[in-house]
Amino acid sequence: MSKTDLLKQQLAQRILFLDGAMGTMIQGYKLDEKDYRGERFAAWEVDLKGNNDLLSLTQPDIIKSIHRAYYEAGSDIVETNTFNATTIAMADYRMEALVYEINLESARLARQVADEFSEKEPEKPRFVAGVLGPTNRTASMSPDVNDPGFRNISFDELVSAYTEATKGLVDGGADIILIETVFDTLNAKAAVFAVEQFFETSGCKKPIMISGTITDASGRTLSGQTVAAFWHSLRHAEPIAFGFNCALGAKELRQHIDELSTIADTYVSAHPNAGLPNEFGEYDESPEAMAKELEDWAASGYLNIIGGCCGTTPAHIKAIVEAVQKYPPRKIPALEKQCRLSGLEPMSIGKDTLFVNVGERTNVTGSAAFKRLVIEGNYEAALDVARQQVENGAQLIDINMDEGMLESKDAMVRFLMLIASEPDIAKIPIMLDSSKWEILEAGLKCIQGKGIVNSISLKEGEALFIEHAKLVRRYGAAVIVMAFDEEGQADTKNRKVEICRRAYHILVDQLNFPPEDIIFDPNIFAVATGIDEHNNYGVDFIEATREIKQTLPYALISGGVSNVSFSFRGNNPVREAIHAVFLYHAIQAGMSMGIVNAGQLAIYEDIPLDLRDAVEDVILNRHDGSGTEKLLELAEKYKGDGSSSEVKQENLEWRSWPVNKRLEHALVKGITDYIDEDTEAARQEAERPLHVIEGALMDGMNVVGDLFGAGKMFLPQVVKSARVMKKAVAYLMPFMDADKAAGDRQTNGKILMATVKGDVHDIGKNIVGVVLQCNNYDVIDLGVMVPAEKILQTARLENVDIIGLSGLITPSLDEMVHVAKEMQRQGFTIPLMIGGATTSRAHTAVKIEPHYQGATVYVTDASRGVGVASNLLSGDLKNDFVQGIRREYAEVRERHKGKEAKTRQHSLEEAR
Ligand code: B12
Repeated sequence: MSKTDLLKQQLAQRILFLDGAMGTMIQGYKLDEKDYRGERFAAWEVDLKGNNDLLSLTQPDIIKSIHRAYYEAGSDIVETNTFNATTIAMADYRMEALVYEINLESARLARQVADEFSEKEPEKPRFVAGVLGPTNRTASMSPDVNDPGFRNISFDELVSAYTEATKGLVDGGADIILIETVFDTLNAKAAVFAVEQFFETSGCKKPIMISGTITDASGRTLSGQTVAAFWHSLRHAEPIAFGFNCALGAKELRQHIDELSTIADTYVSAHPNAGLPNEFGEYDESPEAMAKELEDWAASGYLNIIGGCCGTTPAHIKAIVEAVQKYPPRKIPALEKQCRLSGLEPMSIGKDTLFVNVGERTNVTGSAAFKRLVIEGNYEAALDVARQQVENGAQLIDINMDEGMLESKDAMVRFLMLIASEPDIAKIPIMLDSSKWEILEAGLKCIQGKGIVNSISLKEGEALFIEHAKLVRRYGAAVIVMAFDEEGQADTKNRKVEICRRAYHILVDQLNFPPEDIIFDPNIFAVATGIDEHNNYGVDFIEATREIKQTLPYALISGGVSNVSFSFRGNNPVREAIHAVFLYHAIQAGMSMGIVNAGQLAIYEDIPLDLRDAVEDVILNRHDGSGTEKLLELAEKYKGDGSSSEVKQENLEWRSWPVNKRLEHALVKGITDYIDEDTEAARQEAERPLHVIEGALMDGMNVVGDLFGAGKMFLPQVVKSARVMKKAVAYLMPFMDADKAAGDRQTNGKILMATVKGDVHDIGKNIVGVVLQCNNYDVIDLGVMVPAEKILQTARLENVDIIGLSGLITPSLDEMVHVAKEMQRQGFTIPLMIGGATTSRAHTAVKIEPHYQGATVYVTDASRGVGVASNLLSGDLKNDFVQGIRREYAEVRERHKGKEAKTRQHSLEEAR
């Protein structure tokens, strides 16, 4: 059996143990300058004390005895003494030329000891992990505060340094390559690139392990990525194990390993420090304390590989092995295949994801304003364009610098480096757009997240297509494949489908490219051009999309939407109508994403009927192509910027509608101009100000939600609706405050409110917070996307009486279950209130309450929140109230069980 198969077999059977710290152990030998130098480097020109990796050459027996101590303590895998053995880090000692040798010798030393032990105990085979450290430079951050675009290391330099180190490690006999203590994901991507390239050229493939480090309480890497974003960015390496090490102690790391264990479809590893360093830089956590914590991780099912980092010793490893070895290893979860992208934050496109908007304004070929800014070198303002796209709801940004007057490659690199320093922009993934491969490749070397390459194609034949596709994968990106082959760009449905199918099979069958990372662009061409051959272009795209989605599993579809309306340049109302109608039909056929102007999209439902009909005739090529004529005629009426007399009249007409309808209209259209006036009118009619929110405004938001869900409204428009809603609520705030004085005095209590991790919806939570405050509760609002750990830490610190969780998207339901489990594990007893549009009494009863012994209550709306809170905190009523809820939820669970049994019976019968 090969070493790799043996490792896989062991991982499937049990939790494996890494070693502990090397540095701490070396310190114990109290070596001085002379010891470091040995005879060979006695005359070296710079000080060498502290160059621990050099000890593999000058004090090999010490290094071997440290490895031996760890294997004796129970480690299955030891790490080579090569944390700094790259040309980049060794430059400090002017030892760049020795890098290969240090890696080679370090791997050999570990190999010898591993083999000794494997021979002695064949039933416990020992492995060597060849370590590639992070280096002391960062490829995605500037060391110069005055120039955020500056870097002191490039991707290519990192690749060459890591290649040399890898060669030494493999030649010396490492079984695994471990890329560790990653604080800048771009450095790690360069390491993966180097290692894979080395495997390909040498024909010698080893499993890769990757381990990142989270340096502070924000739960992000130094370069700003969340746990999930970090995983998405490096998943292409297909690591045998993925995890975290160093930095925080085990207690602080727990939540991140917990998260990783649910999202990573590979083995999970961890090697935390022995606590946080104290004021003397020493690590205090005892072997027993650390083992106790890690035992709990193993019992919770988080672990496949566990060891220690700074401050840990063989005594720690021994204690950990004793505590953990009785637990079964974590099972790798089966996850839905999704295109998993990332910027600083993760972004996935799966089968239930709504249409994804790709911001198009940072494209010099499509935006004259952006082009001017880049040509002038005004990157500050160019960054504002990107920022606006994100603010307006773009979920990805397309960046294109293809312009004759520009050094396009330099412009692309400069812009990407600058974006990396702007968290508001860098949070979303990037789509690199160019017709030149060298520009795409330069871009790939700048992004730490997982982006999309737009595009590659079969235009210049299969060989080049394959070469580019392989590189895209090695750089860790998804890819747009344009329906373009040696014969040209596909225009008919059949050609589009045929080219996409051919490309798909090459990618999936020959290259093992993940199908969910393939996005086809079947070419959106202009309709209504007056040329008969163009009449069917809309249908061709839509039908090709339908067939590709049905026949090429997991592939996604994208396109540049504004092309379709090219014939109507200068007539924005008609162009926007064409985009909305086209998207409405294309999305139904399966279009997953599109490059759009995120700030400028019409709402399908809102397009005047005559125009919508005429546009639909053109897009769907109805009535034998006569639609173009009709649309051209009609276009005159809507010409200009939307201010034709008809449009104006319509604009004003809604002002005469009843106030509820006016509010709904303002929400759907995102109009803030009259919102104070209309909210005031609604308030006058309502009994209490809160009723305006829970009546007309909620109804309006539900209309927005329905249109959004049906593909008739897009995220940028919903962002606008949210702004209107927030303005209306802000208007009502002082009235609600005043209302409080008139209302009854309630029991005071402290309530913590948070929208759970992964969810950005906060309108409802904010309203609940305001209403509670108006009823004399102290509210601590932690905002949105709040991890469980932060909620619970704050709850404990602030000694709150109730925790209120809000969530509006499906994944939040699981996150709420997680918070409940954590509350139970950490010994909380305070009540938990659950709210937000996707939550329900059934979910709370079936999925949340069983995990938490404290009172757990689902609350439908803000006004009921007050009653529930007061019951939960009342000395007299609490017991009855909680017992009532418990009985009610138990019944819900019973009914749910009954239903489930019935469904199972049905499917069993069907199966028979
Ligand atoms: C506005 C909105 C947005 C805004 C949010 C802006 C903001 N700052 O909040 C933006 C545009 C950013 C947005 C983004 C997205 N959204 Co959205 N959004 C909506 C929309 C239209 C309205 C939500 C709203 O504010 N309602 C009004 C408030 C007042 O209602 P509420 O939150 O339910 O709160 C009330 C009660 O529930 C209760 N309550 C709420 N919380 C709590 C907590 C406690 C403790 C208590 C006691 C009570 C309580 O009190 C409130 C007042 O009575 C809904 C549709 C809908 N009908 O809900 C979709 C909706 C929630 N969004 C949806 C989706 C899919 C998304 C996106 C994933 C889209 C995308 N492709 O990216 C992203 C999510 C990104 C993320 N990671 O979270 C889906 C969710 C589907 C699902 N089941 O997963 C919905 C349902 C739309 C749809 N029909 O598909 N969205």
